[in-house]
Parts: sequence; structure tokens; C-alpha cells
Amino acid sequence: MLMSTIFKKIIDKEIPANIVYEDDLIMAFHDISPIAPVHIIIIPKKEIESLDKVSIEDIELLGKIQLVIAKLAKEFKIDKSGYRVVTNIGEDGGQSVKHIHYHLVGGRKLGFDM
Ligand code: DGP
Repeated sequence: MLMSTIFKKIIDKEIPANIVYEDDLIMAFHDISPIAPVHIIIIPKKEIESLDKVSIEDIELLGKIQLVIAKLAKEFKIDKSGYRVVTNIGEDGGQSVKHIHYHLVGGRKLGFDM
């Protein structure tokens, strides 16, 4: 069974976060340890461990997340200069929180290792 994570506590407003987007399915908030001027975490409220665990019924949700990411990039004015969207998967992928999430990173020139 999937164990609840710190992101579930943010969804449930049990712990604070600097939320920049929320609807009934999706939430986005500033990363607690930003690696660039813009570093936002986008998550579905549904508890899915990682991209590796998504199923066919999640397709619409994943599509909506991508639209939210593009909207946030415009809102934070990094769409013109460019930005990166990353989802880490598993231990070797560098995933520390086991709730699928996308990093929206921008506002500076990014190298391959960011
Ligand atoms: P990853 O390494 O891909 O699992 O990224 C997890 C990110 O989540 C990491 O960049 C730091 C961020 N993070 C972890 N805990 C919290 C938290 O409690 N609040 C916020 N805003 N971000 C968090």
C-alpha cells in the first residue's frame, strides 16, 4: 500500500506551503529548496507513487498537469527564455518524495545536471 507523504500533508493543508495553483485535482507550490529563481512543484492530489505507477485512467490528469505547468511558466515569465520540466522516478532517478511530482525549473540558464 502507498504510504502517505509530506505532499499529502500539503494537499490536506496540515503543513504550510507557498501554493501558486490549486484546483480539485492538481496543486502547485514553490519548492522548499529552490535550485533556480523559479522552482515549482506540481502534483496531482491523487496519491500516485511515481510516473512508473500511472495507469491508463490517469491520462487526462497527466494532460491537465502539463497544461497547468505551461500556464505557470507563463505566469512566472519563464516561457520566453525557456525552462525545464522534470519528474524523478525511484532511487537512482533521485526521487525523494514518493508522490508523483513535476519540477518546473527556470529563470536561469540550465546545464544538463541543472
Ligand atoms: P524529488 O527529489 O524529485 O523527490 O523532489 C522533491 C522536492 O520536494 C525537493 O526538491 C524538495 C521538495 N520538498 C520536499 N519537502 C517539501 C516540503 O515540505 N515543502 C515544499 N514546499 N517542498 C518540499
